[in-house]
Amino acid sequence: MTDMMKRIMVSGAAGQIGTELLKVLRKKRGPSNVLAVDIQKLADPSLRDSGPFEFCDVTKPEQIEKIVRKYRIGTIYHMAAILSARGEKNPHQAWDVNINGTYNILETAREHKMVRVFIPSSIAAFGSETPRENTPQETILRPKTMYGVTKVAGELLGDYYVRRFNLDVRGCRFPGIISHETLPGGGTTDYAVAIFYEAVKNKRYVCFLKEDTRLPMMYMPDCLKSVMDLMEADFGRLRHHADFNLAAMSFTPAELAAEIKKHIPEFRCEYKPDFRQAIADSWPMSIDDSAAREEWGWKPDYDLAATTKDMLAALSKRHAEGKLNY
Ligand code: AKB
Repeated sequence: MTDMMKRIMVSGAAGQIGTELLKVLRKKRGPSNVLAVDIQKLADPSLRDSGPFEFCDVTKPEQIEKIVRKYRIGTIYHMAAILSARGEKNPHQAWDVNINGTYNILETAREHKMVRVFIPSSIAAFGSETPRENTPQETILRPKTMYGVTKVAGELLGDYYVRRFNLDVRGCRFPGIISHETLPGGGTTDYAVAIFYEAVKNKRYVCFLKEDTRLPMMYMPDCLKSVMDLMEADFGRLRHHADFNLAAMSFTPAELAAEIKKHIPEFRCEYKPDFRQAIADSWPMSIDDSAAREEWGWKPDYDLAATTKDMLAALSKRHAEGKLNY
């Protein structure tokens, strides 16, 4: 079996990014060549029926090993993670899943001489000492959340495996991801998804961040494009590996609410900040992604206006069909 014939595995395949990445990869590489793994079942029946699935807890190396052997996996997209807000509620679990899970994936990939591994990082890798505007690629990494701590460690570990073991590990620092297929689970940027569902359903939203909290965000089609483009980039052109800064747009809850109001004039947004405000305040407001642009041609397609129009069209259609489960 050549490297190209080996199968792809997506961990965290039931999650917000995992679900949509699975769809793209199955379309591109053939459904039977892309294995979905998660600790929970895939919610989308079409995905469940279209290709292989295995239950797998990434904190258990023996489970990963068994599956990798059974399916002859050559590339892993390791999307399983505990996000920032949930991680603050249970930092021990965040450490276990994000650190031990990532280590187990890398070790299995090394032992099986895999072709490539994708491990996402996040803007959570930065902290309050980091310059918050146009945050540089090389900068201070002193995160204030357990999620951020695990993301910095994941970046360093990924780069270490490239240098020490010649394993091709790639990853980028995702901003908040906005999408309408699968809900995000336990992040600080989740408000930027919830606001759309509530606007369509109830024309009202109570935001858990202050109205002027500016954060970097990205629409799912750009997120998927970034993963595919980075994974297909020529290794020889990459000076960075597991820690690419990535940007698409930055906005505040008030700016997002104003954009939604252009489509739904009755929409009202209130602000009741909770513990997630301190997390958001420790993150950048905008990101310098010139390394990604130079090394693999990164360029986003969606701004706030285009994202809002697309999100509202998709969710309004589902609502009209009585299928907006939220
Ligand atoms: C979160 O809010 O925790 C995530 C992230 C920015 O990584 N969406």
